[in-house]
Amino acid sequence: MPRRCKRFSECGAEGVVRVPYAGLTLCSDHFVEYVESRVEKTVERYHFLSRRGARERWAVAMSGGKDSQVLAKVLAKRFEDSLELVGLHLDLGIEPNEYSRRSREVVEATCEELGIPLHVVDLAGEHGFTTDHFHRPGGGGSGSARRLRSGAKDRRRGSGDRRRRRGECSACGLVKRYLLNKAAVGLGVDKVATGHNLTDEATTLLSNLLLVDLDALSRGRPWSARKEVVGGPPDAALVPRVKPLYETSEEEVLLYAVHANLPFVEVECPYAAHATSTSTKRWVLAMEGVRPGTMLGLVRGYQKRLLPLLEREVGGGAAPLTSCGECGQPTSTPVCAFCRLKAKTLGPG
Ligand code: Q46
Ligand code: ZN
Repeated sequence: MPRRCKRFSECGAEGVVRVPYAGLTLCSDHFVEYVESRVEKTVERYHFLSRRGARERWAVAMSGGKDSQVLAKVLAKRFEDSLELVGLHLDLGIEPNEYSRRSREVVEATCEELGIPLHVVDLAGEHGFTTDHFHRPGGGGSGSARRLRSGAKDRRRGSGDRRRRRGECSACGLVKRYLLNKAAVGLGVDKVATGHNLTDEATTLLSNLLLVDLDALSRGRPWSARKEVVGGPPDAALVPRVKPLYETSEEEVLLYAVHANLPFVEVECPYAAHATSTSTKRWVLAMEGVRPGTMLGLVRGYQKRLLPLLEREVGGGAAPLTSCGECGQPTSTPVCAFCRLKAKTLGPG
């Protein structure tokens, strides 16, 4: 006999989704409602909205993937009164599988459907290179981001293929963080919302715990505060970030997209297979399968017990921000990592 939806006592529709950690079986409509409520509660729990109750302007970082599509939809639907939204899309110029073209189309259609304006940053048009450059031999990926961030030479020898590819995604990540912040400053938004989900966050947390990376562990809030450049131009600042899907798993995000008929780019970035951390993710998912609620318990326990301790003991050592000598954006070095990566990518002349 099929299970019945138990979201509310009056609903006796056929249950189509199991939420094991909550002991719930839900019909399609109530599953959609359940995920939306989770996101609302996350926004409330971590105080993403100012307590003064003023309407805020948020940019939603929209890649076209399921996470950011769901994020934009839920924010537009559930926070109409408290948020003014603008979609922010980075066109990274990834040509294989027509990935960037398809991503941009999905985002454009979704913003139109949701009635929110869209701002697109075209990496090739604005800076003269694309993410594809990092994946070409000698294209500036391979460890560049790490070296550029630290300003140190990479002393590792014999970098293997896997390490090289990790460096390429790392360079792309650096570019994305830079472009998002710069665009957010230009748009004058209060915050940038990103689609990091619970599965991503639990995986990152576990990786950092396994490495006992105290520095990374001391910076694990699902939000960041605004940081100004001391004595710099008023538009040089790090815009606060929030992660409203922090307590919504990747599986829930995917099922929400399906049950809410939300389009998303189903092909992965052609370079995503090169991304690491998949073994830790498999481990996290296996634990969740054996003991539902593991991921949520992990991130909540960390936020409540471990992070405050680490913030006191380890945090606070970040170098003060100045503005980049080339582009004026915030940095802790004379020329920011993005400008150095760009110079290396484009080469002399
Ligand atoms: S877009 Fe860029 Fe990702 Fe593609 S190249 Fe890697 S970092 S996988 S999220
Ligand atoms: Zn710069």
